Parts: sequence; structure tokens; C-alpha cells
Amino acid sequence: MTAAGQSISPAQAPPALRRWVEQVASRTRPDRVHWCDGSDAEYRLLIQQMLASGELLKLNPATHPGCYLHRSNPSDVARVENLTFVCSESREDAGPNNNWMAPAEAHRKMDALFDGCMHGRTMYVIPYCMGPIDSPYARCGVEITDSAYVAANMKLMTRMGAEALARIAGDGSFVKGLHSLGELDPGRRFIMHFPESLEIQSYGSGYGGNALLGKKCHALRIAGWQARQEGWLAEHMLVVGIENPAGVTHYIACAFPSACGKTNLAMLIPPSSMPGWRVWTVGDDIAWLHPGPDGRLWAINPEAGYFGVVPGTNVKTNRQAFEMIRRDTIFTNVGLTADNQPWWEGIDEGKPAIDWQGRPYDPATGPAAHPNSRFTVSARQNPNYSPMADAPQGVPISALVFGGRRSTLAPLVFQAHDWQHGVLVGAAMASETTAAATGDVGVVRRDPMAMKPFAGYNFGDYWQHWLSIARRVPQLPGIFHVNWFRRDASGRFLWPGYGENLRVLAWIIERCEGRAAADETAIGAIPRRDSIKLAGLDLPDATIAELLSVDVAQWRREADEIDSYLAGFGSRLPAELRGELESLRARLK
Ligand code: SAT
Ligand code: MN
Repeated sequence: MTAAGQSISPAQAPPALRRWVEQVASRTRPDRVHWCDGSDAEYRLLIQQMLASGELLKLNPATHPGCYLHRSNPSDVARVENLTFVCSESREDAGPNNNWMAPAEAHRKMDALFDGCMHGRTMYVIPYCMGPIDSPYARCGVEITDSAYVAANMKLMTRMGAEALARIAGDGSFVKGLHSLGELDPGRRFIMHFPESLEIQSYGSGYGGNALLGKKCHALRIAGWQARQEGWLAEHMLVVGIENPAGVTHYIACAFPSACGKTNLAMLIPPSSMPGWRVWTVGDDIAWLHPGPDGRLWAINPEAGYFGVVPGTNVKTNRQAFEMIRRDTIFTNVGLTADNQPWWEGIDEGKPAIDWQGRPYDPATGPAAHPNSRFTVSARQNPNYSPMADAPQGVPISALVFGGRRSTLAPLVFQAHDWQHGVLVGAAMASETTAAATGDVGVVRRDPMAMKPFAGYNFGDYWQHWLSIARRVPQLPGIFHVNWFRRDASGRFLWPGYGENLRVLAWIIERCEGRAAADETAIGAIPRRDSIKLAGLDLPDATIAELLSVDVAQWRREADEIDSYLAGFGSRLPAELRGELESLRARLK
């Protein structure tokens, strides 16, 4: 693509943006600069160009029209938490939950890496808006990248192009994100955040969370910092509308770690034994939550598409997602059938011929699809995309739900006693690690509010900020905790999950309406057996009892672990949280 093919002229950009683009170009020395207008024609050109360069393969057009496969470098398939830094002036502000580097040192390092790195390449300038373009809560950024794959993904994941540029001109400020694939060398890979100057610099990776800078880098780490200053929350949460048979819709926001089923829950299909219920997707990964003028908490989804985990998606687990990704989708790191259809573990049809690295499939060398293989697709393709997803004011939130992947301990669902207790429940979250980040899989680690990899500042300050929301929002949502991942002694899941999770969400909503019964326990309120819809499930009584049980001895040990984890935040740990933990301990006595 040539600069002549573009329909945005740099002259339309505010002077501060033009100057920054010039500075970046003089450091990185690209052959061409392309200002992205976000049009469909531009997207098609990007695709054509990547087909020509081999960055994309066309999938079977008869079965998967408009679908493409991208294979990443095998060393570049997940977020790299060890190479991700928050570069605030003070190390304490980044906190023990982040890697920290002094801004001056980080800039020196990154300047050296970016020096001349785009030689021979096209530099794309991508203005984007996180959130509905006319929302007072939306925020804009510009990503500069030398990756056409990133530009195409940003088109699907954000409101990108001319409209965003116009908004930037009006807003005056924007987040500056600079990205280069570099050499894709793990030894020369850094994801740096400079929250005080609203900058992100990412080098050496083309993978989603490391390279699509609007997503985790901007919408969580940088926005989180702004949210704290301005009195709102930027969270790793899906947002769904749950409509009951009477036609009343409640919106809930759920924080689960990466690859723990957020996209599936956001697109849930009600079980046949719950006729009349409907689920509407607002977002599947990130929520920006604002105290609304009516005293409730309101949410927007800053994103416009889904970057979802592929393996396990099939007609039974998520028919909606399965059908949604049969057209106009970019697949990353899945396998292929002999007739060029995408294939992944758990697809329940077809046979793999080629693995995600392009080799003939051999089960001895690992799965056909990488466990963190992904689809990128526009949210508009979701048949249950909520009509409220583009509402500038967002949707009012009735409940916040935290959840981890825990084979033991955490019951199916419980409700926190109040907001302050709920903040402790979120802060104490733990989950087994997944393939979404490099490192061991299946190890339990603390992941407060599912934000361990994404909180751009000290968790102590973050919890204080969460506590302060109680003073800003008179009509607080209820706070709940769920666990779909309990296992029995032989390792089998106790709860069927997927669509059946609606039974738990229905209880949560009815709790918020003051209609569902619960028993108070030391850790929170647990559903009475007859207050949760279990008909048609065929679960043995003993299993239900186990799912809803609280093992006090195990929870005492858990409280000790929470205590030593929270102690790591020293004087930044809010006294209220310490007090809540002491109350929990007293209740467990
Ligand atoms: O890599 S992403 O951050 O985009 C996906 C995830 O890990 O949640
Ligand atoms: Mn995520």
C-alpha cells in the first residue's frame, strides 16, 4: 500500500500528533508512513498485502469466507509478564505487583531498540477510540506500528480511523503507543508503560496483549492510572445483560483471569430448561465503570471486537462463538485440516493435517492448535451483541462478580456481605495459571480482581481506590464470587459450566432483587438449595452439597495465605482491608 492510497491526510491531525509522528519516523526510519482511516477498503488492502507477504494464509473460502490464519513466531504466542514494566517516577507507585524501571532508563533502552527499526517497513499510524465514539467515558489513543497484522487487528478490536482522529482533535490529549515487531527476539522484547506521560512502548512481540496497545496496555494499565485520579474503575471484566422471562434485563460485570471463560460467559446460550432467558453481550474482556448521575455504577466496553481463546470452542460449548467465527475472522496459531479449514483441540469435527507452526500434524509434537490460539472478530458479528453496547452512557451494573479457576476450596458461588468485604473477596482472588501468559500452567497464584498482570499501579493504592467507590456510588452493586472449576478427587469437574452457568447468574440477579434465599456463612452468603435453579441438571445431591459447601479448616489456611500475600503491600495496604481480613478470621474461628 502506498501513502497515496490513504484517505486520511496528516494535515487533519492536531499539531501535537503530527509532531510526535515525525519524531517517531525520524527515529525508526520507515520506508513509508500510512495514516489508517479505518475503512473496509483499507482493511481489505492490509489483508491483500499480508497474503502477498505470507503473514496471512487464506482459509477455505467455501467454509470460512473472509477468514485468514496468522502464524506467529513460535517464541511469541502469549503475554510476557516478566518483560512488561510500569515506568512511573516512583517505584512504590508501581508496587510489588509490577516490574518497575525508572522512566529515563526505560526511554534510553527503548530509544536504542527503536533506532532505525522500521527501515524497509511501512509505519502505520492508527488513531483509535476506546469506547463508543460519542461517549463521555471513551478515551482515544494513537498506535504507531510496523505490523500490518496489528493494524488489521486494531480495525476489528477498536473504533479506529477517521472518526477517532476527529475526536482526538477535539479531546486535545491522547495515549501515545509505539510498537515495533523488531526482530521478534525474546532477548530484545519489552512492553513499557509510562503512565505519567500517557505513553506505551512495545518492542519485539507481535502477540495480542503485547502488541494491540489499545487493549491491556491502554484500556487497563494506563486507563487504570487515569481512573484512579478521576474517580472511576478500569477493570478486566466482561459485561452482559441477563434478561429474565419477564423481560427485565440486569447488567453484570465479571472479572475472571485470562482464558477462564469470559468470552464464553459473555456469549452464553441459556440451557433448554431455562426458557425465556436471554443473554446480551456488552463486552467480553474489559469494562470501564463510572459513578453515574443517578447514583448507580455504569459500564462501557472500551473495545469493539473480541480477541478470544479458540481451543474448546464448539457447537456445544459456545455455538454462538462457533458460528460467529466462520466468517470475517483472523485466526492466530490454530491448526489446519487437509482442506484448509481452521482446526483446534475441542472443535469436535474434522481432522488436523497441519499444526499451528505449519508442520504436518503429529500428536507426539504437541497440540495442533496452540493452547493460547486466538480469534479476532468484530463484535458486530455476535448475534447477541447488546443494543446497549454502543450507548454513550453505558449500562447500569447490578452485580460485580469475581471468579478464579480453583479445583478446590472456593464454592460455586457466594455473595460478599457488603462492598468493603467484597473488595477483600476481590483482593484475595486466586486462580490457576493458563496459557494466556508465558510460564507454568495450572499453578495457583494470587490474581486480585483478575488484574495481577494489568493493574498499572500499586495494588495497595488500587484497593484503596476500590474502597473509595463506596463513597461515590450510593447505589452500589452487590459483589459475588464464583468458581466454575471445582474438581472431584479424580480430577473431574463438579459443575458442567458453559450455558449452565446461567443458573448461578440467575441466582445472583435474584439476590440483587432481594428475592433469592441464602445462608450466611463465614465467607459470605451461599444459595439455599431451593433458591438456585437446578432442575434439568441431573447433578447428584452430594455434588451439589460439595459445590455449595464451605470447608472452614481449609478457609482458615486460606486466610493465612491471604494475610501473608496482603502483608507484601506494607504500608500501602488499606487498614480497612486488614480489618476485613481480621473479621473473616474471627468468623472462621
Ligand atoms: O493477550 S491478551 O491480553 O490480549 C488476552 C488475555 O490474556 O486476556
Ligand atoms: Mn483478558
